[in-house]
Amino acid sequence: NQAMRFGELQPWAIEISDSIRDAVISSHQDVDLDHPMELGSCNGLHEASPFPFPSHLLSRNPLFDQLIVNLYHPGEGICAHVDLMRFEDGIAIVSLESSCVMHFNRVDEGTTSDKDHDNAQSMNMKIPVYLTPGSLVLMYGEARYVWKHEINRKPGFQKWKGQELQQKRRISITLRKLA
Ligand code: AKG
Repeated sequence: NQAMRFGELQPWAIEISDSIRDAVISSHQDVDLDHPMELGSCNGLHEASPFPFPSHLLSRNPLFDQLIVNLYHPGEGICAHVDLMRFEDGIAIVSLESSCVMHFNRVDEGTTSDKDHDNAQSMNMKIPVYLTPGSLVLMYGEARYVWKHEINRKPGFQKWKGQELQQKRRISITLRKLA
């Protein structure tokens, strides 16, 4: 249920990559860069929101040279993980077909004492992010390196605003750049 590609991407994937670049450039115009929305800032609920992707990542060429397509049947998801260090910062995930909730929780490195970390530790907090079909996750910086992401589609774990989501087949396309 997984296909990978390394190196030059196929034309359809280059089109997606170009659309991601365009979407990011236009979100830079919409977002107040002095006050970007931060993970954990919105009553614990996170819908897709414009995020300023750092411009030095946008200028790399190619933007992505590795992709994974994952196909999940209802009930299937992916365990909590941080993507391998062989990939650069700046990872994109396009979500298709079924809505789902991706959870983020902070890696316990035992040293940081910032507010998010204290909160996440004391409440064993998992931050839910709602992904509708067509949504784009951009992970960079702390979200890429010190937060794990997971999708648990076992019964009872896919709740959004108190309602269990109806699951269908889900496909995701993850785009990364080899370090
Ligand atoms: C991965 O392939 O490493 C992912 O995290 C995929 C996540 C997803 O399916 O949305």
